[in-house]
Amino acid sequence: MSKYPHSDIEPKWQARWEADKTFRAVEDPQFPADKRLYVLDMFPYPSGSGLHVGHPEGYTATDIWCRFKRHNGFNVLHPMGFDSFGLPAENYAIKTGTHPLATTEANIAVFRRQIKSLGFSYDWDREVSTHTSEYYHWTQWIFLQLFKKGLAYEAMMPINWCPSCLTGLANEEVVDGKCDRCGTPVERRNLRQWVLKITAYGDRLEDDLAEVDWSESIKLMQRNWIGRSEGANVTFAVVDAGGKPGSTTFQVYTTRPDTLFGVTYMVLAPDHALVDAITTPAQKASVEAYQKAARLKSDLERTELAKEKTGVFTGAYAVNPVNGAQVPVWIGDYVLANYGFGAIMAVPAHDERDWAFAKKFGLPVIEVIAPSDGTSPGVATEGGLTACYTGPGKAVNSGEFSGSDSESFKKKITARLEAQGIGKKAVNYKLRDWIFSRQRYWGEPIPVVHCAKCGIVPLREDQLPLLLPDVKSYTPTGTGESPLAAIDSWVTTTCPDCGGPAKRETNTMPQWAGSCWYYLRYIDPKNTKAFADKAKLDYWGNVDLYVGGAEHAVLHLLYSRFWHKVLYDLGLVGTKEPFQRLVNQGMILGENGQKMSKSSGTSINPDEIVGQFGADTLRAYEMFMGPLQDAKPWNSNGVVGVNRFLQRIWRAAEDLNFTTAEPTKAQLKVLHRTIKKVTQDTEALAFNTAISAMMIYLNELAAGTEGPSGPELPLSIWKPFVVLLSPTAPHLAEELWERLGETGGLSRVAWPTWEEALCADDEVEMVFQINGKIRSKLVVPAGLAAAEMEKLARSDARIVALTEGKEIVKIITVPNKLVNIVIRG
Ligand code: ANZ
Ligand code: ZN
Repeated sequence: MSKYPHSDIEPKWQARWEADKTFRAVEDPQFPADKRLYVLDMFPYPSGSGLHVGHPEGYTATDIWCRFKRHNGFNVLHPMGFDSFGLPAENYAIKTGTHPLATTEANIAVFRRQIKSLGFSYDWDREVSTHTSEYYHWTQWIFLQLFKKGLAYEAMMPINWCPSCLTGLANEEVVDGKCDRCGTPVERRNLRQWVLKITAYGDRLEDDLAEVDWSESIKLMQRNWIGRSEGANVTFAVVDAGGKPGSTTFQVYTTRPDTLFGVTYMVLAPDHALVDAITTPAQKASVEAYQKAARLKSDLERTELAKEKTGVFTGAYAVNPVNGAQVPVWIGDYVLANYGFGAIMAVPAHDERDWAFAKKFGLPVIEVIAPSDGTSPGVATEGGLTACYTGPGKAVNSGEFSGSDSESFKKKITARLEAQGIGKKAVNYKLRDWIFSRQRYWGEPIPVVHCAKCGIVPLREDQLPLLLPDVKSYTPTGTGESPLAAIDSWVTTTCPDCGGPAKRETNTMPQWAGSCWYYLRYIDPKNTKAFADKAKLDYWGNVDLYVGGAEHAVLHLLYSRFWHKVLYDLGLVGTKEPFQRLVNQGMILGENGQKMSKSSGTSINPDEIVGQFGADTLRAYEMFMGPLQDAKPWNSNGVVGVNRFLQRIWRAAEDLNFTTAEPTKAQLKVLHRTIKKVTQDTEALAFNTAISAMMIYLNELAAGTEGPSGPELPLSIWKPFVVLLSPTAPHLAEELWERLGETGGLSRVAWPTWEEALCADDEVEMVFQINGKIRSKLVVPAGLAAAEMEKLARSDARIVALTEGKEIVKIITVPNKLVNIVIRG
């Protein structure tokens, strides 16, 4: 009786799979379209800390699924690669002077070794890394297509700026309003940026969510991020020196034109273009002081609902177009400069933020919508309203509109304003165009030049890839430009159009660029003529199953959907959506139930688990922990338990004599039930219960029956089990398979099927009813036909006695459960 030698067996099979290219995916036309599967993992960022046990969670889930599908005759594309441009390597370079390329490639080597040690069935011939010029050639090429479609443009944009590091920061680098590197509060600075017009796809990004099989929670996060709302733009005039509506006007966007009669003041964003012009001399000093303070805050800080509202009066008044009321114009930082018009009409009776602001500054509150159910939470005592009501209802205090319901009121008032030329139906999005440039080194160079004569000129496609040059210092220049700006020989170039002198764009693309389209490159990773061949793209279609962490709910998943749709519009991909089905794995927590961390000593190194227990144990354990989508704490005893299960399989295979004898009914029942459960659960990605079913099989059969030379089990009962085991513990299963004398490997052996009849219990207790009341019971063989059940019921002594002389109206039978005899009288 030997211990399962995982450290011999696992490398043996990994080497065999690699040498035989067992998991190579080929575009074989023999497989019909519905037998081709593209199963994708979110590729890792190769960080310096190596693989985390969270990575193999999703990777094991997809691997089991892929292996299961191969056993079921599918042609499966299952690739892996590395998302290898990004900040940590660059920050490390700034600190140590080590070239980001060296750091990145060393990290990739570690990740690759670790991932390979887990025996995943990737087609490694398709590996990509986003930092290689073979790859970013096509990232740049896609950028050119965006540019040519007018979807990439240059603009002055406020960005996060660290006054200490003297550099622009990505949003991800700003933590609690402070620079992630030095802790200095971040400012906003207007800098020239490259921007992608993702807003042009806002509607489709929203609408097409209906076509994908994603969890509702992720869809909701995307919807909220896109933030589509409907309402009206309304023009207000500023009161002039004569006290009349003057020629200076401004617009507001409101989702509630039905509350127009309740407007008691207006608020402009602190940097609204009109502020200087309308501020009265008396208010000038306080307005300017307020503007200055507001510039130091992030959008998040400004709009937080719970936050204390601040603002100052400009001294100016505006005229409400529906009733001529003159209301004060304030500035306040809860109004964002870049949403709608950066100006609002405030209705404190029906908007929480306005309510808080009005309370603080003693501004009037006018109730104009009463809840339809007759209650009036608003109308209280002399003191005015006690709460704000944000729901729909019936208009009150609204002139001739009083009495109409909010929805029809909205339509009527919008139409009227439209007729007067001072309003218009409008749709707005929270989604902003995507600030796409970074003042950084370790990213894809943006392939355009600035020509004194021609302006911005894209490189010709045959000038790609535009290689990232070497620099001496990775430290940003401090002028808001990337370290590339310091390399004169690279920056100075000629214009692709006129041949005159030009300067290269020195900003690079953000981390997200490479991951926007990597799933397409896997389909044709070595193509030097195109990002991928159309016929191959059409062969595989979009990703059938995508598994990864929920932290990518918006950014990566929204950006890729956007790029994919652009490529779709160009006729370059054949599907509207990149990822048909998305599953988010739950977080693996530390043994203490908290997020794993190195500093608290709760992080688990996958290498150690593999070393001590083997890859199959790590795989099976991570799947056995609980439902894939749930967060779950690590448990060292659990690892030992799963390892023991695999050890017992190994021992059973050694101890049992496999015979050609006919299996018993009991053995068949266990086997067929196991096949059914493992098949159905694997199909449903319920790997934890599939593993439980295999444990039950082992408990019930591993002892075998006593034979002349020890315990024995019919081979026909054991062999299918080895196949069932193979997706979860592929190394062990391959070894067992080989030891049964099989050659040619296990990975494409047909999946066993079950017979329903063999799964059923042999005997069941049948209930006999009369008019729905239980009158008798009988133990009978399972699976009886209705006619037989009826016969048994009608010959039951008690039933015979009770139905004597009665008219039987009908007989209802429920297989394996009951017979109900309906009688009259
Ligand atoms: C008056 C009003 C009355 C509003 C009411 C709401 C309720 P969503 O739905 O998120 O699109 N708003 C408009 N522009 C803004 C800006 N730049 N910064 C901050 N708030 C702004 O939100 C639209 C609502 O947010 C608009 O409708 C406006 O307030 C405010 F009972 O107008 B509402
Ligand atoms: Zn030119």
